[in-house]
Amino acid sequence: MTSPETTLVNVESTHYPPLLLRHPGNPILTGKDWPYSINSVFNAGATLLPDGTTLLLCRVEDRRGLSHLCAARSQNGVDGWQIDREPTLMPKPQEYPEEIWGIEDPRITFVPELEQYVVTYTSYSRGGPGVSLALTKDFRSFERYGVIMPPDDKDTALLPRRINGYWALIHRPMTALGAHMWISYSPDLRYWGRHRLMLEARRGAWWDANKIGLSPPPIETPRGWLVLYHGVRHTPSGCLYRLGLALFDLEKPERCLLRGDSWIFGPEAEYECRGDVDDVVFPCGYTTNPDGDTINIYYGAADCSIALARASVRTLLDWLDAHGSCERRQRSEDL
Ligand code: BMA
Repeated sequence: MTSPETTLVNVESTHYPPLLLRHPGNPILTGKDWPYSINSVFNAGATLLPDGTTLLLCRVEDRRGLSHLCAARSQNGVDGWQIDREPTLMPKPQEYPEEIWGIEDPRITFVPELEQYVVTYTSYSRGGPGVSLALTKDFRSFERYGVIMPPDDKDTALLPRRINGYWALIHRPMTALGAHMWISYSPDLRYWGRHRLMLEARRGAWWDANKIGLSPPPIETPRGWLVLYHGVRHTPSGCLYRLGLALFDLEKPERCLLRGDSWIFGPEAEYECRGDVDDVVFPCGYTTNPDGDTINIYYGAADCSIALARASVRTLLDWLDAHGSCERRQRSEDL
């Protein structure tokens, strides 16, 4: 007979604490909500506008398979979405040939020094995915800087302030070393250098083996940049996208302070497990509530819809303290 203690141990060892709580109204946006004909909507950047409106810049895939970006606005960040009647940012391959197969997966950073939002997104070129950047004040008109990181590179966000005088961009180039997270610096958002390896994909059987990438832009906390990243596990039935957590030094963001071993969120709900691409949770943005602690994480589910999960920054940091370890991740000899 199983004793109650054994049962408890089993339960504890097979369950992990729900750090990200799914909204009961999920998915909060699907293709059916769109005012024009599309295939699907997923992977949205997020920000709060000055009047408190939540703005999502959604990746919309049309019925050719090419993506563009479209803005949706809501007073409460959950429902009542006002969706632009037409695409907000379309690929412009005549001027920007790197956008020939569409633009995808935007991340939004409000930069107080520029009094503008910086949007970084994937431009899908003949050479593969690259990174493009655009500035906007209102998500109606955009100043495009074009491609800033050549293919194959994606999963990018800008930090909201300069680090020692330089802008800092997190990205995920594919190199002979694998698909790891890197950080690069620039004096002007156009020319990038001082590339540093920031976080490596693990190897072997790990959930985040071989391929990782930044998910939403980093969350600035007094203890460091809190980073949600995705790990991609290749299985015989396809890829599994899950989320992990790490903390980086505020003034030297390539320095990893803590990294959790297990994933903290993965596809479980039906809308995350079944879609155009099964078993994908893919956040590109978050907003912070007035309490300064609750974050609303917007994520693409199975490349078919947008869903919302809430978390507490304090609880995420507590979890990292309990489950994270400090590793020397910088392997300069590999550069
Ligand atoms: C990644 C990106 C995401 C997508 C995911 C699952 O490589 O392209 O846009 O959601 O794959 O298909």
